[in-house]
Amino acid sequence: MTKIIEGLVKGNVRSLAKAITVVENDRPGKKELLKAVFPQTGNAYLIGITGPPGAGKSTLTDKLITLLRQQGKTVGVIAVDPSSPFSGGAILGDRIRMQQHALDEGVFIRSMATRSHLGGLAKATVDVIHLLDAAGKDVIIVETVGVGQDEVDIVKIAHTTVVVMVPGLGDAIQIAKAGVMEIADIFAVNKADREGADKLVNELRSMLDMATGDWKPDIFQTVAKNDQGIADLLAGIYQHREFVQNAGLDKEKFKSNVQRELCTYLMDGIVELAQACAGYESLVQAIYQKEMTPLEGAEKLFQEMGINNEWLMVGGDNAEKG
Ligand SMILES: Nc1nc2c(ncn2[C@@H]2O[C@H](COP(=O)(O)OP(=O)(O)O)[C@@H](O)[C@H]2O)c(=O)[nH]1
Ligand SMILES: [Mg+2]
Repeated sequence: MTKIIEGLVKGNVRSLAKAITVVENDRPGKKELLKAVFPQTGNAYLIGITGPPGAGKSTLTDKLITLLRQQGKTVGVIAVDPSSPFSGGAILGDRIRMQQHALDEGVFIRSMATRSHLGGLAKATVDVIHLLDAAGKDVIIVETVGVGQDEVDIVKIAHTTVVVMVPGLGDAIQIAKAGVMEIADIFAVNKADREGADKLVNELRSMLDMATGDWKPDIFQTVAKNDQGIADLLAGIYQHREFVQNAGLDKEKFKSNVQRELCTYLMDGIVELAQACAGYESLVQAIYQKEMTPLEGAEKLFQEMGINNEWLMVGGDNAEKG
């Protein structure tokens, strides 16, 4: 493990790959590894790229990598895919889309299936971000699909979130409903070679006019496939980065990120403890039979675990006590 850690902080590709395998598969030494790299984290700039399947996220990422490399920046990419039986194809697609960088030592690309639970981005994804960060990657791009829980989570983590949209996939009202307006720092209207790109841009623009807040998202038209509009998009990302850094949001983000990680471990631990309680199964059954509410069930389990539930159960009668 010491060798892996030494290699990793020097940016060695093989060490990084080995380290990622360790955290992905919960192998022995994971704790030691994460502890060793943790002081080296918090330096990379994190870009989230999200949008519907097939929007061109991987193609766009591929072109961004090329530009970033031309600027001398090292890049890590995590392509997160939902753990569905159909994701094999998508992951393969990501690899193919970005394979021109496979031999570049300054680029590290990893596809991951999500195994998130309890409504959090897969812990492994966050761990891999730490590893890439510690390995000295200047920029880390995380590609996620859709606007599900993982996307919302990556937005919390990323410094800049790019939402990729394509013309003809439903109108702007749908976009608003999906919560995209809340998460986007930047819009990329990709496949601008297709009909309807201007219309989509206009609809987005009119919705953004109503948006409040210190940052007004920019909209960029791109044709990722033909390498068009990428430089402008990257310039837009840099502009947002400046905003983030000037406002000190990057440091705030790092703090809330580590806090979220702490809470994930706490939640996991408590749930595991509760499920190990002798009466857990019959308690679930009792709730199912409506003999007890889920809140009462939780209270009972907290008692059994020796956790004082008076201050814990904010949702219970105790809430009134303030
Ligand atoms: N017409 C058109 N096709 C594109 C563009 N960008 C990507 N594509 C194609 O869209 C398909 C899906 O791209 P991909 O990057 O895998 O999408 P992802 O699922 O969002 O990662 C591929 O066949 C790409 O070649 C574009 O700007 N215009
Ligand atoms: Mg993709």
